[in-house]
Amino acid sequence: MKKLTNLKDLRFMAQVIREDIITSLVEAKSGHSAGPLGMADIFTALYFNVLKHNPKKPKWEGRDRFILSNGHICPLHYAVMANTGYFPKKELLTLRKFGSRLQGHPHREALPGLETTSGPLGSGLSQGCGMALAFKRDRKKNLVWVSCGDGEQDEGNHWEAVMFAGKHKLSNLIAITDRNYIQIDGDTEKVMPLDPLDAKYKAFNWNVVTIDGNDMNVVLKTLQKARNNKGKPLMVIANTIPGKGVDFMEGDYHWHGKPPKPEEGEIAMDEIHAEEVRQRGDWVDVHWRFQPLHMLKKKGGRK
Ligand SMILES: Cc1ncc(C[n+]2csc(CCOP(=O)(O)OP(=O)(O)O)c2C)c(N)n1
Ligand SMILES: [Mg+2]
Repeated sequence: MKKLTNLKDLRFMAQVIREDIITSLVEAKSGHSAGPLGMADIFTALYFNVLKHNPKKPKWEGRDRFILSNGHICPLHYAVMANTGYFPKKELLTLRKFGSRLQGHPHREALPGLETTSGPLGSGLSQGCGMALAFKRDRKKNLVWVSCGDGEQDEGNHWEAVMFAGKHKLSNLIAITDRNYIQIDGDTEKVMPLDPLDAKYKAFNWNVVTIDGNDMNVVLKTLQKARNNKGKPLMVIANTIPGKGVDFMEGDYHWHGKPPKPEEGEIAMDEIHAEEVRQRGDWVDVHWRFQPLHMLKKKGGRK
């Protein structure tokens, strides 16, 4: 896998990932749009730069463990996994299909590279705690990363894990909260207020950093720095825009759990392309290097 080291490439790849999310959701005719688009910058920085992993050897012992606790944002996880080489990109078109390895919520035994099965919210941080404690006791350097939703944190189980990690000073545990202020049926602060979230984690004996989760520069620096986290577990509160990159989805919780219709997908794709052109200008050239799924679909291009 080729690591992406400059911001321009990472920003562009995040847009390609957004295109692939839209293409796979339109094809699936069901699934979640807002969370995957909002977290695309973070997952791109992680999988293309920060995470220690080998897509060709998904069971490599030295790998970091990445746990997708908010399993419903798997269209994003699948898109970064395909683009980093865990499986052929065209398989993204099987999202949510009967018998596919890309289930609507991740199934660990179906797809190499998934560390856990997820979907039932609130479990991932506990699983991460177990892994992190085991690495610590074995004196191993592996890091454990956990992606959590903010609405997910209405689950009591999540806070048991927060206490546990604080008690055991699991400095090898790095959690990321998608702080997008939406959940399945509304604004998080109306459904079950979470603020001040940073103060809660500090009180539970965590290191906390709050960032703009859609600013690639900030995201990259924060996640790289997180590798040297010391003393306590680390919570990265990533303020993101749900539906980021697609104007008619941005900030609207109704897009939590529905896919774009084909005509909406076209509009979304145009908008994502326009941003790519704004960023690079030379998008035809870079599209050859970072070929999005819809181009493979149309032209039968390379895998
Ligand atoms: C234990 C459990 N209860 C309920 C659900 C249904 N559910 C799926 S996603 C979701 C909302 C989660 O909100 P958030 O984590 O903020 O996700 P976002 O809408 O931001 O993607 C709910 C309630 C579930 N998957 N698991
Ligand atoms: Mg949310």
